[in-house]
Amino acid sequence: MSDGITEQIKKLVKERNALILAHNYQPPEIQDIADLTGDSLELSLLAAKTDADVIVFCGVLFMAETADILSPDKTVLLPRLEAGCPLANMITEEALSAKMKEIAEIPVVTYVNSPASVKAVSTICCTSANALKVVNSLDADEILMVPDRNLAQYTASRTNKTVHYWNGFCPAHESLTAEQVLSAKEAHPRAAFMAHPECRPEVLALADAILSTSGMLKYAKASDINSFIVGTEEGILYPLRQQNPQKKFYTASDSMICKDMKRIKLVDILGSLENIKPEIKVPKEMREPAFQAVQRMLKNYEYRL
Ligand code: CIZ
Repeated sequence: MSDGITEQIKKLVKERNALILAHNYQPPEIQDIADLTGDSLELSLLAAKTDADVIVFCGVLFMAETADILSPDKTVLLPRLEAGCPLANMITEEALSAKMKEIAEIPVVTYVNSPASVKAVSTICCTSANALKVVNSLDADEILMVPDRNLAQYTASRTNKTVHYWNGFCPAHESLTAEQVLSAKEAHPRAAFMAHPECRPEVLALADAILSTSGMLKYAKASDINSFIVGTEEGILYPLRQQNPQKKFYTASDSMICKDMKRIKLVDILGSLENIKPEIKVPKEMREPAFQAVQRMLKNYEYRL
């Protein structure tokens, strides 16, 4: 049955001149069928460079929006429209605009994990990999970082600037406690602990390396260390294990699962390619300022193919 679906998807991918993108947190069968896997921004940047007519984004809504912002002439599909991001939903354009009136001239650095409407009113975007570089690149002593408070506090701890933050968080990363990390370390004393900057400050204090998902993949491959405790959504364990079959990877906690990242099934990808929907289209008047905020970041972004 699953083989039948795989073949049908592959046939439609060719017929529609489509490209399937899968985020590092997607389930194994989705990563296996994808043309490209990676973090949200690298996937959108790679897709923009292709001549594909259709992008099927296996991830969550803000990721498909970013793909559309960078590839407005392609048709971007999100196979399950209800795959949202609780962190992105913790901020709205209206709430941010009201805050911006209060803080006047302070620039707003917006994490890519945010709605397109929020990017559109922001000074510049950042990723978890380049947040510090983006903040330091700004000609301002004070900045507001949105929507993730943990990424903002982590950045604040490494810059001389004053970083104000929005009170948002990713429930999967927020769920990881220092006690859980300490017991994982006790169980695997030789393992290095890699943590995502969306984790709480007391968890980051225990990390050997604080990295984005792409950073974790690079670090684990390049490192001489043979075992790792992983402090991010459990989907990343699949590419980590595939790319490093001789190394061991342990999740820091079994609760680091994002249910939105697991919504898309093979059958949804098939349906999406058959019907060319649900399509994600950022309105032009929102897309242009959002694109500018992403473009300002890209000047700082060390992106490699
Ligand atoms: O933006 C992304 O891809 C996410 C959610 C995490 C990361 O660090 O890559």
